Amino acid sequence: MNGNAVIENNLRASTLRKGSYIAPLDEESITLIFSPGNDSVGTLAKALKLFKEYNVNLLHIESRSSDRIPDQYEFFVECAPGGNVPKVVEILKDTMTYCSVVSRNNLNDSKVEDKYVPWFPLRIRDLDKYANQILSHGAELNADHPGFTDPVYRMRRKYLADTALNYRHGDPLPHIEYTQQEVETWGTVFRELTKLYPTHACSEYNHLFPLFVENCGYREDCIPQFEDISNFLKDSTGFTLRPVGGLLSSRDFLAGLAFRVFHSTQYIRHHSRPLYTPEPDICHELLGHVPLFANPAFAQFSQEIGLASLGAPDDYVKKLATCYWFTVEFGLCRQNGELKAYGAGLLSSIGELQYSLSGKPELKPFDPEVTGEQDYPITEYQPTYFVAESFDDVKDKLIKFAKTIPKEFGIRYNPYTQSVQVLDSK
Ligand code: HBI
Ligand code: FE
Repeated sequence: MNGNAVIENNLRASTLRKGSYIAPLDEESITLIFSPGNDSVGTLAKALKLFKEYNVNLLHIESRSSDRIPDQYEFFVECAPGGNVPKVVEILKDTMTYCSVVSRNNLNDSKVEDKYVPWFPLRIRDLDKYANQILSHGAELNADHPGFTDPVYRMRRKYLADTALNYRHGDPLPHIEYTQQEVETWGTVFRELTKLYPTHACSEYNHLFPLFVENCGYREDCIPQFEDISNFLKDSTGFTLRPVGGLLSSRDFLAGLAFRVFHSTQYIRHHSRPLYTPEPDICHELLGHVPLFANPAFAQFSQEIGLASLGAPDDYVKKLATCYWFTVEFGLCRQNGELKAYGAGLLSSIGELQYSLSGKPELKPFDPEVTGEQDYPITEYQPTYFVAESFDDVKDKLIKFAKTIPKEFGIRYNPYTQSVQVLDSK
């Protein structure tokens, strides 16, 4: 048995990132899970003494039955930052049957354990922990962004990004009053794209789109609100929307999918170029992504990518992000002998939607082993697309691929509690 996988975050060390929106490392709590593994009395008292001795304050203590050892219990303890946590961990590892560390901090140099697993959220509420850890704030625009020199646009972007940064699980979804100019931009995109869907989108999309018109206020002269969409998705597949203040790391973004949460931007592209955006915006999210999350098979394969990513090594997160790119973002499928689009990057781009089905780009069958290795440009049309048989086929292939990811533990999602159980063996 290996109960000693140290779960901590190597993402921070390896892929960190510019910007001032990241909480300093030493302000983050660390969670320990340990078990005496037998019925000895007073284990918690002994552990508490240890925490006191090494000046570690505790934020939360829970005792619960152990998943790893039948009929035994374990303690789940959240430590405040500060104090000598690595030392406490070292001692617990020597004296307990197992002790795992779950943390966003990198304890790498503490010599606690050489085998470590990146931090990942265990409960849907844990998504709050990286709400502020965005790669770039939604108001940071590049010099070639159409809104770069527009102070009103930049203020709007800042307002919407900050609204998202302050969002916490359970809060009502922000209701945004869009300006007339914003609604006009949306209207242009909506009008042009809806002309193409009947011939270019997959049948599942075309089946669902009218339901969003009916239930969520999808129409040309109004930008739909997150609350209406999220409620409808929740009733369909359990997916919900969560506002996001900027670009998340692949690891954090995919982790949301494990909980059937889609991180979504709320701002809109600049009005000067309604058919162009260099980044995800509300047109991309609501027209490209949202409708298919109401399809059960699509929802399930999206979640499978998310679950596979939890605690996976960096190189596998990259492969999964690439699979996500060539399915959820740029996927094509064949239906009754015809090529159709189901990827959001296509369903939200008039130009690329037509180009992708034009016969010009290279087409390959979707296969996670191959797809996960494909290089791709992010600022121009894709030279290669991957064609899926069906959403169920994508799901089955992803589940099979997920089994090849080196992990010391298994993951089981509990939909009743919206949490993942970490199983000791796969
Ligand atoms: N972050 N906010 C946000 N929105 C995305 O669509 C997004 C992201 N981070 C990474 C990402 N998409 C993907 O390209 C994959 O890396 C998962
Ligand atoms: Fe997207």
